[in-house]
Amino acid sequence: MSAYEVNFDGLVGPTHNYGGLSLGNVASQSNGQVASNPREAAKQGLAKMKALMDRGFCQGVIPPQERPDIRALKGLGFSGSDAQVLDSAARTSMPLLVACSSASSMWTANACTVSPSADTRDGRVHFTVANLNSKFHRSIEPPATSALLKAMFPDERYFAHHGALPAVPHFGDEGAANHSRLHAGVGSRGIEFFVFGKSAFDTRYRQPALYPARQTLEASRAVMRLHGLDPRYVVFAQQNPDVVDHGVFHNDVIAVANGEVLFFHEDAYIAPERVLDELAEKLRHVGGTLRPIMVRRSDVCIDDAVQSYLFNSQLLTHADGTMLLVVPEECRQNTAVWRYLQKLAQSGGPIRELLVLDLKQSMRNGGGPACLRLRVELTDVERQAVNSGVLLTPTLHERLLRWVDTHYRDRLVDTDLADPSLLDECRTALDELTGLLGLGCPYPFQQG
Ligand code: SUG
Repeated sequence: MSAYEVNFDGLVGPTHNYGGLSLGNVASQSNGQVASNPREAAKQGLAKMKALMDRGFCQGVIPPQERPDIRALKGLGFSGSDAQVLDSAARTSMPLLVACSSASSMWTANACTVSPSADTRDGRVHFTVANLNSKFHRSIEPPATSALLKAMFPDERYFAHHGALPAVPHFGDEGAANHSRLHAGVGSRGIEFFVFGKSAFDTRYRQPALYPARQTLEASRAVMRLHGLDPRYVVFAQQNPDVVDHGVFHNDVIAVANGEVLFFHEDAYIAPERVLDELAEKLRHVGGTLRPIMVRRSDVCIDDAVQSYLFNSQLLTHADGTMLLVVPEECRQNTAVWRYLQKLAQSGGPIRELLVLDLKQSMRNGGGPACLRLRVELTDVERQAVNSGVLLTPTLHERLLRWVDTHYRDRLVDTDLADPSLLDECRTALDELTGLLGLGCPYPFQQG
């Protein structure tokens, strides 16, 4: 049975803005209050999707959520008509309005954790929605994410959906951003690699001193159990707390895996030798040979890795087995990173090609190529069961571009978020999008 990876990219929502909301995410913190350009952001995302579709990769799209989130604001005690809710939030609690307006669901690597059917006990693809409870503005995403995933992957014979873990710090879960997979071939059993920042209960794990570690060991273990994974094919590793303190708030800011390759920084993990040994040993049991590509700090220091988002790249396999690394423009602008990448592509290793993309709008919030996509490995049969409207085609791409041009503003600052017409624009846009994607999911994707 053939299988392939589909990348589902988050479509940037009409309220994309810079709220400075994410402590520990250097880009988000340093760009708070800068004016954003939602139209350009959405187009940059669509250009990435098209670039990969044009290269023959299977590409999907996940719609944005409705923002400002009036339901969340009402839950916090703002009342009256939508316009009154927006007005009183803006007058008395601007940070809450900003948080409830974030277009953060665009970073679909944080939507959920996915285990392909080759790895799970019941032979279904399993999804666990991430609770994202480390940040308020992200913690309001799960109900709509859950509704969307069910609408996209509706057939229970092939897809199993789990709700978000308890939304308390003990089970902080950031989804696929801290989960990757190594395997000897698409469609075969893989090694699921869970990376956590801290343990809620076990004090032996050192924690970062400055910034929060978002993912707990307990959350990762719960996802393993929910998905029916065999622990013999699972590896857990702790992020190095020192790099979390330098802005590595997710594992996908410091590593990316694809096939047998793990591309990572030497400072990414506590006890990296043990992690590599365990990955290699377990991968051997499923017929694979680990091919680690470890970047030395003498080649790229952590600050350059964080600033350029070198590791928040997408690593994809071409039909001939060679790999393509999709990196943000910031990598080309960083001398050390670009020098390293040139060497890497010419080294005769698996990564032969670089694709550089301009994702500046998302990057200013700490969202690179990998953040913007959710990887879902599907067999042919499972792929047939996906709601086909969310799979990108040249026609859909054209339509989405026109849709963005029709509905998106090209400038947004925080005071615009209180404008009731922005909410109307967002609702009208999502209403139309529901039709464009044929989701049949009741507007506005807000029920759990
Ligand atoms: O959760 N930024 C996101 C970026 C998520 C990146 N995802 C992955 N690495 N997979 C976050 O910190 C910033 C929003 C603001 O400041 O307006 C924000 O939420």
